[in-house]
Amino acid sequence: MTAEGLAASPNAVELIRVRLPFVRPFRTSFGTETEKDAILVRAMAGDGLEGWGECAAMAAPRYSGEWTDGALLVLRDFLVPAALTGSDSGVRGHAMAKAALEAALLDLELRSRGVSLAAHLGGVRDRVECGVSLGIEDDLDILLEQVRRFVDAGYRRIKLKIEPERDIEVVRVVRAGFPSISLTVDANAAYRVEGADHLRTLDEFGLDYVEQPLGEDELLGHADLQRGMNTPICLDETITSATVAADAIRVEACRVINIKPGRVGGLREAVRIHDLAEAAGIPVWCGGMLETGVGRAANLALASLPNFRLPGDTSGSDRYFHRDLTEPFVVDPDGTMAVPDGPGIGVHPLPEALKEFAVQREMIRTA
Ligand code: OSB
Ligand code: MG
Repeated sequence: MTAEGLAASPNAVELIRVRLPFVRPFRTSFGTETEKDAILVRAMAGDGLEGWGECAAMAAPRYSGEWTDGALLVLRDFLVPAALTGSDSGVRGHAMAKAALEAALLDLELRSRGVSLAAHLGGVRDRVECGVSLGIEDDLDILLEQVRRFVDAGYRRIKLKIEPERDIEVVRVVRAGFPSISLTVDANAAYRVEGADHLRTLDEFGLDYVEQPLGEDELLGHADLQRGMNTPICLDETITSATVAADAIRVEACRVINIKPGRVGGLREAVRIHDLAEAAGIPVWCGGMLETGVGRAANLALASLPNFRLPGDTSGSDRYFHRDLTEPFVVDPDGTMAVPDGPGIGVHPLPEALKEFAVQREMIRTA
């Protein structure tokens, strides 16, 4: 997206790198995270109005090919200069960097018009159902304690991260302790097609879905696996665009889709995927990238669209941080969270929090 055609055009963009420690290390099949290392995009108009976006890229390119340092450079040297001059950047890839800039420009625009992001995107509800994604734990008692904590807090779906060797027994133990909760697993692409027989044993645990068992580019591999499995497959990493989503649905590679605005290059593309999945009868839910309140606010607005029919990884601030960048997001005892209804994303980073967590700031102005 360019600045052209916007009521509020930015004359400067600040890139702010923040580091926020997590309350608990988050381990997946691709690595362990101990802090959120993110870039905030702050789009500024002459009249003091500003718009905010958060880049979903993580510190290392392990979830996808993007990472924070790379995203910072592609924003600084290509995407932001193009946006400031209203030209097409011509950049291929870098979905998360593009999504962050798009979000900031859209937030600026919507704030100037006094329209909430949820209303702009076509949201139909003022609260969304929340799930939680729990990292891999060596000690199963600790994992059970975590599940207990979030079930008691009202969360409507528990997702367990799995990897080869830490899968069936983990699910067996959690399912035995919590026979009736809504339970899912996420492999983050850790399995090979040859592991299909092993993955099929997950069918006995009544999971809502198994998320991204195979590699990002394994569209047909997932279709083969889904044919032999009762548990629905939910795709995350594979769904990089509306085109891929349409192909995945066509070849029946999944029955559920996780939508993350960063992974698909922005909110517009996310809405396109929402719409085509809805037309095909495929439910979607809003994924997360352990975002601060800035990214979370935009995710909540997206999750208010009608086909977001399953609880998202839209957890409360306290699940991630001792202190968030924004006013904390809170999950009510009924497992739902309010969708911000103020102009734009409806929240902004608190100045004291920015002071505490910002580690690098770079201003880019129109020439
Ligand atoms: O695969 O959904 C994922 C976090 C970082 C990267 C990838 C994923 C996740 C999560 C947690 O599962 C989502 C969240 O709570 O924000
Ligand atoms: Mg996932």
